[in-house]
Amino acid sequence: MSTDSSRRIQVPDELKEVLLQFSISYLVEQPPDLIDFAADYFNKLQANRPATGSTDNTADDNQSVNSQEGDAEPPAVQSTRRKSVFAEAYDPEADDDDDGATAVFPKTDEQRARLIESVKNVLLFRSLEKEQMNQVLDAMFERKVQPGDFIIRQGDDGDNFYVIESGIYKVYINDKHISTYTHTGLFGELALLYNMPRAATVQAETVGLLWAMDRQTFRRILLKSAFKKRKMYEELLNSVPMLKALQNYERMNLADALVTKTYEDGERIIKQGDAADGMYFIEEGTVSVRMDQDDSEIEISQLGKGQYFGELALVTHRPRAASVYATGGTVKLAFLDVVCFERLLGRCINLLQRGICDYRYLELDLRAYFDSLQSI
Ligand code: 1OR
Ligand code: 1OR
Repeated sequence: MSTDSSRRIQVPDELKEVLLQFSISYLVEQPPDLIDFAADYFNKLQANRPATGSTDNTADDNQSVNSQEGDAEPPAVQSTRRKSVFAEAYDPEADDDDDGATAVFPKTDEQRARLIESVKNVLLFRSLEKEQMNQVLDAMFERKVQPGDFIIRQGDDGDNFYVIESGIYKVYINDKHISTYTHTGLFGELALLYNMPRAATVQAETVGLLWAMDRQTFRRILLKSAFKKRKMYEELLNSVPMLKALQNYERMNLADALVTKTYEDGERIIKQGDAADGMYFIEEGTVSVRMDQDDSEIEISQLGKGQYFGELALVTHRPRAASVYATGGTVKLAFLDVVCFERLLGRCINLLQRGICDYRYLELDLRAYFDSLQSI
């Protein structure tokens, strides 16, 4: 056989691209049977070129929320009441826990400035309009605490909701320490939001300062917006496998932090090389992930409902590794900004990193694969 370079087999670009996409789909989906998968993949490609993404959305009925996996050891207090507060069919519109008056606690300029600083990062307040926010600020009152004070006792009825200005607070469920707030955060919203007894005990470890809001005001101003938001993102957050590592309660906090963004067909969501400001979960539609190659871009992946993207740059602290576009119609995304990402997804970092290793291996495998094709 001649080794004359003019007779070397050239791998056409189109073949490279089709095989690349097929290989990525195969590696990502890891189907049990390569041939069945390939037949299905190429049939679909022929019938409808862009429609290659997986649309596997199981468990989307409202009943199936949050069967916590065995390792999460749900506390007894939860199982005696409900599996998930999300699962409750509760209609805040029908709630009549309202006597018409909103408390106003006058504040000095100094107090108001401190309060504004304390509530700056309160996710529950995110979707409030300016007027509602002012009502919230008026209605909050200061409470000084001493070490050892019980602010909330598990099983009690809910009276107030608290935002922390300072101090360390320990959270116990059935006398077991489950988390700690240090100088920031909020607690006491669950009993007021879902009309149920306190889910946990909260005790001050140090002296501290809290801003409190009474039940009526909380329910009048915050109930609808907060409840709607948690409900709205419930299905999405339950469908993302990576988030299974979180407790129900943490997923609810995540729901408070999300912001919905929509993009039209063809619109760019992320640009390769840009600095990262957050990550996205796909609520509806499909996105195309593309990488720069020479003067053009090649599609390396399509992602659909329940999948996420934009996490890589946040975990690696590097620029965006690829561009991402809306494709095939309107795409609805839930955006999590970088600050909330670091605060709320800490426990998922390992899983995120595992996913990211897969990109790297995939890239190495594919490079080796194409090098070998090129040298046939
Ligand atoms: P609450 O009104 O029920 C106790 O009163 C508060 O403790 C509760 O609202 C929350 O604000 C706060 N699970 C439930 N409540 C918690 C949790 C929590 N952490 C803080 N609170 N978990 C901890 C998650 C890291 C889940 C444990 C399974
Ligand atoms: P990001 O923050 O870097 C672009 O912004 C996003 O595209 C990235 O996070 C990932 O979420 C997503 N390699 C790199 N990024 C990818 C890939 C990918 N797929 C999706 N993204 N590969 C494809 C793996 C199926 C490796 C290609 C060789």
